[in-house]
Amino acid sequence: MSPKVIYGQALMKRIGRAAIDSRVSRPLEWRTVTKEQENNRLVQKYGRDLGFSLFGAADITRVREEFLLSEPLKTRFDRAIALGKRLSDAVLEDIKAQPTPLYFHHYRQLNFFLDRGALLLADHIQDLGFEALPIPASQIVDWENQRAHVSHKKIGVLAGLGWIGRNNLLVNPGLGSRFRLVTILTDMPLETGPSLDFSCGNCRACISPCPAQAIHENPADFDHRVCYEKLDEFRRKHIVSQHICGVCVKACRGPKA
Ligand code: B12
Ligand code: SF4
Ligand code: SF4
Repeated sequence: MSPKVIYGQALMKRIGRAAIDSRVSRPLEWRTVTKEQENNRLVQKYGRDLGFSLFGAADITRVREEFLLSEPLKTRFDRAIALGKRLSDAVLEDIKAQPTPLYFHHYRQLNFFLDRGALLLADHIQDLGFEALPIPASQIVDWENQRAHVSHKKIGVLAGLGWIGRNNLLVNPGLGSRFRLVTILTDMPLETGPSLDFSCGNCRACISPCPAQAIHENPADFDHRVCYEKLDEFRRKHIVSQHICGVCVKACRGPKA
């Protein structure tokens, strides 16, 4: 089965309308595609061919000041590309109340995939004449506050890939939280957002499975401290050798499940 790709919302609307218009003899809509939309199309196609499952573009001019990057790098880029790769359902279904060796391997392979995919796509963007900086999939640069250069979840929200769920993860309407993320910063003109107007609604599927009881009714009440303690316990007990878990990833198939 080919990977599920969710295209940038606005471009899809435009393409959808153009396709419908062509059936009623109004195909000229295609000629109004802007430079930004054409760039989105090129980058999405390349990302899809690489195997990415999700694609979105975000305007970062109002958030880039908080990135943990050098000053020149912070101001060089005004767009971010959010890319997601879904996880294997079989690996996730095998998780009960703690991470498994299979999940640990899968986690590492996905990080490898995301970093390599972002590298290749950034190189492609550079070939097209623009600058592009791939952000590591999972690298902490401020250990005290556990922060990376750029928050992939935040870029994902701004790019319209999903919302922050009760489980504190990015939730996509099609994949739930069963995907991992990577970001590319660029100066390539791209059509961006808008953010999705969705929420968890009445779903509470992730609350009771969490072994740390870190997940609550209100997403803002997510308890980072007890979550981290549980992940550290898994690592100290040599269940896995990194701070991972996977239970809340498995639990979330999105609000319709
Ligand atoms: C450090 C880290 C951790 C730390 C947590 C530290 C922390 N306080 O965030 C630990 C080790 C505990 C951890 C645990 C896990 N992590 Co982690 N982690 C990271 C990492 C490397 C950096 C996160 C960071 O910089 N946080 C700093 C805070 C400020 O940002 P944030 O939490 O990302 O986002 C918050 C704000 O930006 C804000 N926000 C979001 N959108 C918006 C929009 C606007 C407009 C505004 C104003 C604010 C806002 O709300 C967000 C949620 O609180 C990221 C990779 C990355 N570069 O993003 C992965 C990442 C967040 N982790 C991920 C995952 C999956 C996990 C685990 C499930 C472990 C596992 N793999 O099994 C658990 C889940 C715990 C949970 N339920 O939240 C995924 C999330 C994928 C997804 N679908 O959301 C990421 C993105 C890695 C990846 N490449 O996919 N993680
Ligand atoms: S990573 Fe594990 S402990 Fe942390 S919130 Fe998710 S299910 Fe709970
Ligand atoms: S499992 Fe349900 S409540 Fe939890 S984050 Fe996903 S959609 Fe939201």
